[in-house]
Amino acid sequence: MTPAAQPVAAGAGRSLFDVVIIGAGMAGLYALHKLRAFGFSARVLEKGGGVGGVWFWNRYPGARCDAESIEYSYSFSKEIQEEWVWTDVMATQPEIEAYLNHVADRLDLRRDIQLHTTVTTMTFNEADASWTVETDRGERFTARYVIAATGVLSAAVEPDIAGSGAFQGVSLHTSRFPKEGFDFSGKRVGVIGTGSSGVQSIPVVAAQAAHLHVFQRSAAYTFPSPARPFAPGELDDLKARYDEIRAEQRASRFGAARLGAFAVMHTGMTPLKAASREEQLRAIEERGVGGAVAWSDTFTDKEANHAARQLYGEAIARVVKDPATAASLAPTYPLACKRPVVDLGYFQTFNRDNVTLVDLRKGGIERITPTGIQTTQGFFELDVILYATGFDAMTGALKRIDIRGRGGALLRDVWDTEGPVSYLGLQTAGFPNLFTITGPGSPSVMTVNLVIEDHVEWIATCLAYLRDHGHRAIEATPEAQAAWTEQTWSAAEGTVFLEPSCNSWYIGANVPGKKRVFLAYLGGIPTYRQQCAEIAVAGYRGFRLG
Ligand code: NA7
Repeated sequence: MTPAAQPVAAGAGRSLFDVVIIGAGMAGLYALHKLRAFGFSARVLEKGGGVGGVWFWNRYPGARCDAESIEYSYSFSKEIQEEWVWTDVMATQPEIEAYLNHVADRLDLRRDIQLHTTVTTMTFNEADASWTVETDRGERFTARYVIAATGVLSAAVEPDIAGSGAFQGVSLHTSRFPKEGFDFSGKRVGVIGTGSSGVQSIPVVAAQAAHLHVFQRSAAYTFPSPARPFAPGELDDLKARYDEIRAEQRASRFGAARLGAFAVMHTGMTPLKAASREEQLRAIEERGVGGAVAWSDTFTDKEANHAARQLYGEAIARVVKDPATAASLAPTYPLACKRPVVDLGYFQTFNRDNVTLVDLRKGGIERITPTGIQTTQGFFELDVILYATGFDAMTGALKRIDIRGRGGALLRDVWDTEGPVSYLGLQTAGFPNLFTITGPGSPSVMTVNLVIEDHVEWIATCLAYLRDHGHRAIEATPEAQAAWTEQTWSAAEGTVFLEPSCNSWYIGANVPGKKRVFLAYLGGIPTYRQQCAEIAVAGYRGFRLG
């Protein structure tokens, strides 16, 4: 590895780097490593008190990845791949955080990472094609390029519930759970939200709390996680096939060689519409909720999707003893329009005497009072409220920074008025020299993490090209951006994601005022990678270099 180039001193309180990277999560760590290897000076600015990104912040009880650990990990270093020992098929938050810390140490990354630093403003200087980056610590950095490695599900949505500040008990958020943990023993707890974070934490909290009330606005499609400790020798056998597994990942549409948590949804070869009632019932008898959806047509045919939804509700009713609770736990929107969730004993938790489901479809939350939650169906006295209320996905983290590009345009305003426009999900016109890793319009959340490596490698190669060809700036052209955005958005039209009854973070429906468009590229990783490669080979077609 080439030693990192040193930053150029630029006067008191101001540092000059080739690149400022925002975020020390999976993307930011690899970006720093790669840029160093290419001889660029880089500084990582990280809000958190440690590396890991979402895996630093989301330390709520039960937090675990929904992709398999051997796949949800870096592929760029065979040494790290070989030496790291995953203990579980589906890694837990502590294990992934430990892994990312190991990577930071192993690659000596920490000396270029500044923790406890929130980027507040970024201003593009047109005169010399550089960015001035300012932080909440009053520092100013100047860099030719900025790489936003800010994560796709990192900007938590503050629940818009009246009185939430008035609660005199303990308020916790899954996305900034205390590092020292929290003991729910003997407490009356309310969890608001039943997405992935709520569903994962609820069984763990229920096992501790005196009583748990689950405040559910939308029921989740959730499936049993295949999490389990690796059997002796199992991980070694997998590692022996790592080249093959990575090649399969790269060739797959979703970046996954093994379906991991979602295998339960993909085992069906026969169409649900052609199955007899007996066959349908046998499927849920044998495979629970998985049997409701694992048919060949549930993701492609609206009627089959609807039938799967009903069957899913029947499968829940076989687990949850109280019929009213079982009915409330059944989703009323199409399967797969929201990201499916994986759980460990979620439905069984509702058979516990100390757990009550509050179905907000029967009467919503009116306000939070100093002592609990007032709904239109009654008052619930609580000691602790755990918010599991989600994220402003894909664009939220960048919209919270004042990013001023060419002519002083604010990125936030551009995305608010035009929607989350981008070229390849890597750049937005009017914001030269700013790259977004897994930005809106890229495969991002539709894939396992290898697309992060693709983006980092593409950007690093691009910056080396610019340097070698005497360029100082690169900017997506409005025409290329318009064509890409049209291609990305139209691909989602007619899909389940944009059904009127589907209100997911995939389309920004959980954030008031956010434009209702599908935020990711749906064409699959191989097609995306090929397009990115061709554009680079063609001298960065669709970008203006200068
Ligand atoms: P999600 O999946 O966005 O879930 C958030 C949950 O919070 C969801 O059930 C929401 O209901 C609920 N919510 C949000 N605001 C409220 C209010 N005001 N009142 C009641 N309920 C509310 O976020 P997660 O953190 O669970 O998971 C995000 C992703 O991270 C996940 O998909 C994985 O890929 C990793 P709604 O559905 O909007 O009706």
